[in-house]
Amino acid sequence: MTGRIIKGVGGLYTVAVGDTHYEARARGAMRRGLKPAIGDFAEITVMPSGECVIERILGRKNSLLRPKVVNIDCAVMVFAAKEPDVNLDMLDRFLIFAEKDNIDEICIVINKCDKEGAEEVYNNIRRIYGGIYKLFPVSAVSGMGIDALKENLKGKVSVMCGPSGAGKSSIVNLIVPNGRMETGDISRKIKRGKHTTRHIELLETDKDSYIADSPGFSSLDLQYLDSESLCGYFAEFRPYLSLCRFSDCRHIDEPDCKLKEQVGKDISVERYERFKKFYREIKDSERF
Ligand SMILES: Nc1nc2c(ncn2[C@@H]2O[C@H](COP(=O)(O)OP(=O)(O)OP(=O)(O)O)[C@@H](O)[C@H]2O)c(=O)[nH]1
Ligand SMILES: [Mg+2]
Ligand SMILES: [Zn+2]
Repeated sequence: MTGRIIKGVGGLYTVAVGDTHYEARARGAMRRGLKPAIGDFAEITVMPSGECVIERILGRKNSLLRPKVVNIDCAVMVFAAKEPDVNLDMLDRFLIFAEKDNIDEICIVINKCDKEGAEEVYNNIRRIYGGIYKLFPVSAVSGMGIDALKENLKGKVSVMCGPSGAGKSSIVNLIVPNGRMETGDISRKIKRGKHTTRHIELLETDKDSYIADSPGFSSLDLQYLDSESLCGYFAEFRPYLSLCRFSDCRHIDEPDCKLKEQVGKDISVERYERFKKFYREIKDSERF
């Protein structure tokens, strides 16, 4: 049988085959190879003893590092309009990682739209990102926009990404029938010094639809990226990358750079400035 690994705790994996869940361990000989990850398609057999084993992991179409989930259809970037304030530097870092990991679809959720001043924040984000990614203004408190988001995630495996306190778990609880993810406010968490969301699992939201909550990350280090690949992770840059006079144009200060000519037009000044900042950051780390 082939099923999808939706959970893994201490080497025991939950494999969903249709509506049936099997608890399985990896076969001894397999442990040295590819380690099963959440989202993997696995071949399993039920032994005469009734014990269930994972024989083999099928090929992956993509793999996200943080959180570690594979075969993802949609990465959902969740940021709060207020409390905590949207950090666009961090949003761009999350976007870069999702682009690098070849996730089919990326969407941006702006949560806490019930808060005063949220509309202004959302409009600014729409100006910068509206032409690049699907945007969903929502509120986990009023329920605004949640149905539209849920509709968009139908038939997909989605992963919630974003900073701590943005409301990822609150949204997951509204999308998953009987959702029970722990939620909390920032101040309480800082006192305890840990995230509320720890292990990763795929929760069924609908037929063939799954969502994974994840702990919020406070920083994303770009240093392991390659500086020359960075421009390709800015989706709206791609149409211009091969049009420059020099085939190895870095799009920083070269003459006849077609990408730079679009800044303030098809490419926002903010995104281009962050591209240059991240480029320098990666270059600096490459020197060591
Ligand atoms: N006003 C308002 N508050 C919200 C909304 N969504 C979540 N909150 C609150 O924001 C806080 C953080 O929400 P969580 O869902 O725990 O955030 P999280 O993104 O899961 O945080 P981590 O698990 O630490 O990464 C909680 O106190 C929620 O009650 C919203 O739409 N509006
Ligand atoms: Mg959470
Ligand atoms: Zn160029």
